[in-house]
Amino acid sequence: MAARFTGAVTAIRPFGPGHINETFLVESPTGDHILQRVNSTVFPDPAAVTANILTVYRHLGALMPEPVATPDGEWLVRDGSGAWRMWRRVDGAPAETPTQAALNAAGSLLGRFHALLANLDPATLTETLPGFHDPGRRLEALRAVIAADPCGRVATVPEEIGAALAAEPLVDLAAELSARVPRRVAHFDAKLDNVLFAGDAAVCLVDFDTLMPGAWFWDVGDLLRSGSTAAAEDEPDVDRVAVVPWRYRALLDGYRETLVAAGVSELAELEATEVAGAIVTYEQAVRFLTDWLAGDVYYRISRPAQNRDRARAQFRLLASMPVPT
Ligand code: GN1
Ligand code: MG
Repeated sequence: MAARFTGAVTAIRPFGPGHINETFLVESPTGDHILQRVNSTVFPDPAAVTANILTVYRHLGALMPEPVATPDGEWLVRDGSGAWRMWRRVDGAPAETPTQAALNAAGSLLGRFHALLANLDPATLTETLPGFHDPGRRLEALRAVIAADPCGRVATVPEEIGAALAAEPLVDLAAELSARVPRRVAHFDAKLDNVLFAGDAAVCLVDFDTLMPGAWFWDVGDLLRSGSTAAAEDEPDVDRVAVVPWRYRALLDGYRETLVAAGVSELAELEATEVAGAIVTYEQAVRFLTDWLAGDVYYRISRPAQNRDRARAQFRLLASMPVPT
C-alpha cells in the first residue's frame, strides 16, 4: 500500500502508540512518511474525516503534517483491509519527560492552533463522530454496560463505578459550558502525545481524525489531562498518578497567554479552561471504564486489564484535578 503513495519504498515498520488506527513509518527515496489504516469501526466515514483534515490543512498551512496524495491525486486509498492515507513525517517526537518550557510551548502551540482556526467556519467541517465529547452520553453508555455486565466485570471495579456516579455533576457543568461558548473548529484529541517536539520547542500537532465542530475547551482539557501528570495513562500503580501543579500551570498559562494575545477568544472560553481538565479526565475515565466492562471492544490493549488500569488511573488523576469551588 505504501508504494501506491510514494512509488519506491526502502523500509516500513509499525509506528507510534495509537489506540485506534494502525500506523506505519515508511522510508522512501522522497523522504519519510507516515502511513495509516483508518479504523473503520471507529470512523465509519473515512472520506469525511479526510475532507475535514484537508479543509483545516488548507486553512492553516502550518502546525500540522502535510497530507500526501497518490500520484493520481487520491488522498484516501481503499483495499480489502480498509482505507489508507499518508502524511509527510515531521522532524519531531512526543516528549518523554517534558520540561516546564516544553509544556508551556505545548500550551502555546494549542493556543496558536485555535487562534488560526478562529476564522474558519465550523460549518465547513462534518461532525464525523456525533456527540464525541459529551460526558452525559458517555455516562449513559457506562450505565447501560453496568446493567448488562456482558463480561461479569462489574464486580472488579466497584470503586471506579462509585467514582463515576459521584462525579456526575461534571456532566451538567460540561453541558452548561458547551452552551455558553462559541462553536469552533477543534482538534478533539489534543493529548500531549499528539504534540511533536524538537527539544523544548513544540513543532506541530498530529492525529487529526477527530477534527470537528465543537468547543475549544475539550482540547485544553485533553492537554491538561494528559500533560499535567508524569504518570502513564495506564499506570497500574495509582499512587503515582497525580496532577503536578507546575506542569498544569505551564500548559494552561502557555495556552491562555497565546490565545489572549491573539485577541480571538471570548471570556466564557477562557473561564471554561479552568475546569476543562477535570471534565475531560472524567469523560476519559468513564470511556475506559465502559470499555473494560464491555470486554475491550473499543480501545486496543497490549495486556490484560489495561482498560481497567486506564480507568483507575484516570479516576485517580481526576481526584487531584483543580475543580470548581
Ligand atoms: C484515542 O487514537 P488515539 O489513541 O490517539 C481516542 C481519544 C482518547 C485517546 C486516549 C477516536 O486516541 O478520544 O482521548 O485514545 N480517539 C478516539 O488516549 O476515540
Ligand atoms: Mg486520536
